[in-house]
Formats: sequence, C-alpha cells, structure tokens
Amino acid sequence: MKTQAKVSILMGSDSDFDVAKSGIDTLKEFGIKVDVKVLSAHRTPIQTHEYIVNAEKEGTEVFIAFAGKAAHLAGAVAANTIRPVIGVPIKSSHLGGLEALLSTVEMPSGVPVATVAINGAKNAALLAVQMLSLKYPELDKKLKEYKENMEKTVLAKNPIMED
Ligand code: RP5
Repeated sequence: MKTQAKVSILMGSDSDFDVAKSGIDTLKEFGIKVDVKVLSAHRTPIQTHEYIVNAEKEGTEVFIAFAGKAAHLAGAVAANTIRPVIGVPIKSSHLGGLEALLSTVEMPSGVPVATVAINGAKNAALLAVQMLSLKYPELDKKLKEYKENMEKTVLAKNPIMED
C-alpha cells in the first residue's frame, strides 16, 4: 500500500545506519516515502541547513534525526523547520548513549524535539506514522492492523490462562 506521506531521515554519520535501518524499514512497510541523508550538525552545518529548508518545501512532513555523542542534529533540524522532529539518540561505546539522550531531549522551550529511547529507531518510525495517520486515512487503517497483529503475536506466545 502506497501513500503520499513523506519522511526525511537524517543521520549524523554513516556509522548510525545500522541503528537507523529498522526505522527506515518500518516506514517502508507502511508505504511511506523516505528520503535518507547523512548530514551532521557539526561536520556539515551549511548542507544540513540547506537540506532541511528544501526538504520542507518538497513535502517532508516529519523529520527523524539519528545522532550519537554530542547529539545536536535533531535540535538543529528543529531550529530550521516547523514540521515535527523526532530525535533518536545513538548508543556510544564510551557513555552508552546517555550523553546523546540528554543532548537530544533537553531542548530549550519553544523548540521541541520528540525524543525516543536510545537506539529507538522503530518507535521513532511508528511515532512518525502516528503523526501522519492524522492526515492519511490509509495509515490510520494500517496502524490499527499493526497494533492488532502485535496483540495477537504477544497473546499467541503468552496465552492468558483461565481458572
Ligand atoms: C555523531 O557522532 C554521529 O551521529 C555518530 O553517532 C557519532 C560518531 O560518528 P563517527 O565518528 O562514527 O562518524 O555525530
């Protein structure tokens, strides 16, 4: 099932791709058009700014930003768009991702970033689908099916015992 909904995925480094992949795959399962770019708030600030402005003009409705360490990418995206921004902190080898979580979630008042768990790519994608389902009835329907299937899978593995 295809939809006109469009999400931009940014990651601070190609080393974030392994985490981002499950989010990208989830969005594609819902038939959402995904534009994926490696852009950094620190290493390519000018190109990041240009991309965000153009993406919004070209129809991106939600941004998802993956970044680790001093993770300023989601904040930098939110500073340059009025579209919703979801931040995914990436786990690091030294500090375990807590530094990225705090860098992503502690936004100043007026510039929100909806921050999911460390490496929470799938939930970021599902949150984006939930936002888009307000506009696209086909996504609303598919989300309901997704939740029903999740419930069935859990109950099949863990049947509720009756007295
Ligand atoms: C962040 O620094 C990236 O988002 C990545 O998570 C981390 C490490 O980047 P690399 O040194 O692997 O390129 O900006």
